[in-house]
Amino acid sequence: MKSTPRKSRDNVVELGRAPKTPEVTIVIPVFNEQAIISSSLSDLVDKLSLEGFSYEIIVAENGSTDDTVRIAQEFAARHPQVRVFSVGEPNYGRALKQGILDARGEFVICDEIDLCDVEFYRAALAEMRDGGYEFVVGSKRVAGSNDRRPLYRRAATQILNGMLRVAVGFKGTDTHGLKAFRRQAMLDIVEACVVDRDMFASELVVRTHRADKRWTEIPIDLHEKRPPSVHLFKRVPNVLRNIVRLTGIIRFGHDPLPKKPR
Ligand SMILES: Nc1nc2c(ncn2[C@@H]2O[C@H](COP(=O)(O)OP(=O)(O)OP(=O)(O)O)[C@@H](O)[C@H]2O)c(=O)[nH]1
Ligand SMILES: [Mg+2]
Repeated sequence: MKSTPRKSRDNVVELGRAPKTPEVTIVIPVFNEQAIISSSLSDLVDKLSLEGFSYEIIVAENGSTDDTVRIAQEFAARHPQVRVFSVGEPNYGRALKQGILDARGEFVICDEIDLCDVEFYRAALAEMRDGGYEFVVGSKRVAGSNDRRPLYRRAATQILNGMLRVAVGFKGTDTHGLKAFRRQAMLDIVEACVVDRDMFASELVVRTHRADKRWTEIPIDLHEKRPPSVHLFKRVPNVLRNIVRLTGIIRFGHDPLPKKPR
């Protein structure tokens, strides 16, 4: 049944309610994506109709200044399996975390609107169902992957990985890749994460490794539909700040930096 937009906690505007508890929840943070959001969601819904599982899609928006929210809400109005929420200022990590906490599926998949990689869904679900894994990262750096991003972005991923290895004992090859996990097995870790923005994803992966969850990485073929919505260099100060915070929190149990006002 379709609903009209309604306000829930924290000024969240939600539209749509999937009819029954789905097997898989796909969470997609979005920010200023008016150019591709409608076509990406249409394409994703078409592809998912061929898969043998029930699903919901949560579009987790915050801070867009373009037509993203209106387009997403119109899409949700036509697709009961799509929900949209919209909160506050731009903050990828905050949107993703809230989307995960709102998810109802047995499995949660974290995707990006410029990827919508159903191949990854298939492979990750197989790893969890048949391989017994609780957490799967779609890595753009592990053997077998194909990372088609420009050299400077590939280098940035390597530098971030190196810093995370030294600072917090990261054991993998990618923290910003696609992710899939068993919701119940991971909820405590998701709730424990305190760093937001770009580094929420890194904190989630690092905490998963340190908690000895059953995790694995699988290669992805990374083909973005457009360049990133926020330029890499603009993200660097926040990333560095949050690496310092993450190190303090994970190694020494406290946040060494004052919180930025929201
Ligand atoms: N809600 C929300 N979504 C965001 C924000 N910034 C980026 N996104 C979304 O996050 C996804 C990935 O963003 P991109 O701009 O492609 O960034 P990227 O450099 O490819 O990301 P990584 O390399 O994976 O870190 C897209 O679906 C974006 O719309 C934000 O501030 N808030
Ligand atoms: Mg991208």
